[in-house]
Amino acid sequence: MHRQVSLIGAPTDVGAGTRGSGMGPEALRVANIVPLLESHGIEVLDRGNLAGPANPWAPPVEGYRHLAAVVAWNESVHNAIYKELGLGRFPILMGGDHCLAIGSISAVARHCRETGRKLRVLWLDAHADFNTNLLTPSGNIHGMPVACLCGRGPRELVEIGGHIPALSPREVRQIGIRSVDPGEKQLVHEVGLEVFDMRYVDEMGMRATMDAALVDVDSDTHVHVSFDVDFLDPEIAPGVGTTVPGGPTYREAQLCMEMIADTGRLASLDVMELNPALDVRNRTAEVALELIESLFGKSTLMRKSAVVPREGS
Ligand SMILES: [Mn+2]
Repeated sequence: MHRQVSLIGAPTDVGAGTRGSGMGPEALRVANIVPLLESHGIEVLDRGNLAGPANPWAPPVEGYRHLAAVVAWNESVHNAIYKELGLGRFPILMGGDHCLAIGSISAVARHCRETGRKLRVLWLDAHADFNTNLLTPSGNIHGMPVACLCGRGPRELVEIGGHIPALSPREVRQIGIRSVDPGEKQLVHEVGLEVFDMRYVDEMGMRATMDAALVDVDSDTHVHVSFDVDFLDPEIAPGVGTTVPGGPTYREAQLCMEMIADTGRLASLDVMELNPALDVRNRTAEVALELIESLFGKSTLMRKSAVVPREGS
């Protein structure tokens, strides 16, 4: 596990259908992200916030809302994340809405390509985020980042990072999914995206789900977590714009994060869609931080060692 973390704030809600996630980075700082990570022996550099265009709050054009602004923000995120990876540091992108994962994950994929590492993206979300401009009911690009990363989207977004597609669907595992638009569902099946939806989690349990999602992660794998806070059940995480009931409970989410930590391969992270305007006394930011601590090896269980030997790890 990397012990040198760089925090990068991307204070924008340009891809979302509800305003407010642009305040996410500051809510994480207020909830003490820096001292909490430091308390686990991690060296933290807060690089501050990226700058970018204001949210134009305009209707869709050809099925996209705010495409030019989304491109500008994602280019900026891509460059910042790519730079941190090149320095050998562990970047945490503090969103911001989930459209910014196009910039961060294209940077991670580029870094892995250049360093010959395998990539496993764990997409923790209530939504598949696999819409296109033809399928989208809203035009909000935060519903499209996985499709864009897999080469389906507007050229300006698909080519960020210089390799089309940035990512193969085979490198992605989606966990916690419970809200997918009809056309989107068909496309997800078509490209063969591996989805552990909430029915799978209900039937198999979080442990078997994570065992399956982490299979074949080895010492040569870069694990990236893209954590949309709406992954969590709204009971524990009300501070997001697109809550969907029936998500993982606090304990299930903790186990998910702990099992990712156990691989020792987590090397980059997005924390997205946290919306302080909808939160209750910053509670969602605090829950998100408790989960981030688990990702960095804080076990909520009584264990002699944070590392539990697992098959294949
Ligand atoms: Mn999302």
